[in-house]
Amino acid sequence: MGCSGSIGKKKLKDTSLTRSSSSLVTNNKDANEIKLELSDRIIENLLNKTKFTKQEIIDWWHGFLADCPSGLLDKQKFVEVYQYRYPTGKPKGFCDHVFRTFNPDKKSRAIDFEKFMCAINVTLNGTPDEKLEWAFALYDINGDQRISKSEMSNVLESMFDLLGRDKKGSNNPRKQIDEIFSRIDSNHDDYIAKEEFFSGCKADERIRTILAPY
Ligand SMILES: [Ca+2]
Ligand SMILES: [Ca+2]
Repeated sequence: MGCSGSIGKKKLKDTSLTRSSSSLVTNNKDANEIKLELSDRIIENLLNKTKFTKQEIIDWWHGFLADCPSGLLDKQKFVEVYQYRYPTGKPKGFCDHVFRTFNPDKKSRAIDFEKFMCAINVTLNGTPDEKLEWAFALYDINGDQRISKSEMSNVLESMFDLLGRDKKGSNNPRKQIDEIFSRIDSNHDDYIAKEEFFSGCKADERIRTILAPY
């Protein structure tokens, strides 16, 4: 799987530190001779915006460049990374959803290192509330600040596909969704509002594990 491995391994090992590098400048030898540099400004921004240490940022940068020599992570590469982590799963659908949360303005088709680090900061270093906030955005596909049954079904099924989980019988995601809605849709309007999502996940560990496993 060659170049797609570094980010995957990094995630698996959870930023085990490699030796520090004296040079932060990489010359890409492609036709455009793109010079990619981890500038002090980017490091400073990430130190302010994330909980990563300078050394962790540098290590992630090397992993990121190994996977994405252009300096941009597009959806296809993202799917490859997930496929590497879940070799028997079908990651495409889930990656579409995660990539959407990584790229909220939807203006670009690929994300740069700074955006990538801010996104994984939530899943690796976020507080429980920050992780729930991210999970809510994952399910709220159309961004109207509430989760419909079809949105939850769409994301949950893609998660089952990723994990290669059986979808039959009592594992059927639609059955689980009916149960989840009956428990956390407090005002019975068939939508999960953000407050309902937060209080439901906090009150019920099993539901939190299904909806926000990160
Ligand atoms: Ca919605
Ligand atoms: Ca509701």
